[in-house]
Amino acid sequence: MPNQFVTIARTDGVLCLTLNRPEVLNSFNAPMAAEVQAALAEAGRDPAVRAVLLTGAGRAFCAGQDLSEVQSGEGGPAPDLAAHVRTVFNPIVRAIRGLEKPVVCAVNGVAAGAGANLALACDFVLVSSQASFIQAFAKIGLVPDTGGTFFLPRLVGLARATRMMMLAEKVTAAEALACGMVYRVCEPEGLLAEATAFAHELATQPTVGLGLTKRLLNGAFEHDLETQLEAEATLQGEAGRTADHAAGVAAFRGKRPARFEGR
Ligand code: T3D
Repeated sequence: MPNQFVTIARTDGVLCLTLNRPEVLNSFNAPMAAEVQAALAEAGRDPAVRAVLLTGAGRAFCAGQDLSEVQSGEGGPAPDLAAHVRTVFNPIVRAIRGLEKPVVCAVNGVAAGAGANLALACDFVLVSSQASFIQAFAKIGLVPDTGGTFFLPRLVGLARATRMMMLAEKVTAAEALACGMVYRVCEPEGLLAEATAFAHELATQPTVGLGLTKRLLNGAFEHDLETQLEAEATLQGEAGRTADHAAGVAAFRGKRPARFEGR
């Protein structure tokens, strides 16, 4: 069945997912979340996919949860938001972090609530100079989710994360770059081309090695030094058995650029 809310395009080794509900700033309803989850699972299964690009249609990247979908009517029964977060957002964050291929996010406009934290879960975040991030949760009496309390303090430090999350401050693209939240700020009209070119570049790199690097980075703030040293040794063993390692060393010795096949 064709997707309704996520446009998927595949060029060379890059799978591009575009959140496509522009009339509500690409906020998440359950079907859109299911389509994102399915596309990320497919990216993991398909060895021909060597990088993923995530962006939004229209003027926004993503405004988080569609607030008209989960009814919190005054006086009515409280919705089960725990269950909602567990089934809608958590699987997406796990899929992005567990996908052993680079995930690039092109933040084309405002990224609010779960939309902001979705971007922060990605490996590389390129933003339009017109984009902004808002931890909008505090404005509606909720707590940050979608991994925000995990990623944001690690990226910007506890004090800044507290400010952004408790005050729901709007963070401009320039501020996001200055405090280490994002990788690159682009002109709005050039963002998609730049992010696409960057994702294609990543897709020509030694995919297995990058995936194993991501696995190590996922554990970097959790493990003690001994654990991390041992993990590096084990995964170096794996990387050392890849064809791309052999190709890289041969290219170095031959003083020519390497051609990596992602295996
Ligand atoms: O429920 C659970 O599972 C709990 C988990 C929640 C995770 C979350 O993400 S909670 C946070 C939810 N998101 C928000 O609170 C953000 C709400 N949106 C905004 O604050 C603003 O829209 C923005 C700051 C993002 C952008 O402002 P602006 O002025 O550029 O646009 P706008 O006029 O507010 O929005 C344009 C349209 O999109 C508008 O519809 P209309 O009036 O043209 O028919 C607006 O209602 C709609 N829209 C924007 N965000 C959402 C939305 N509709 C539904 N849900 C949204 N989140």
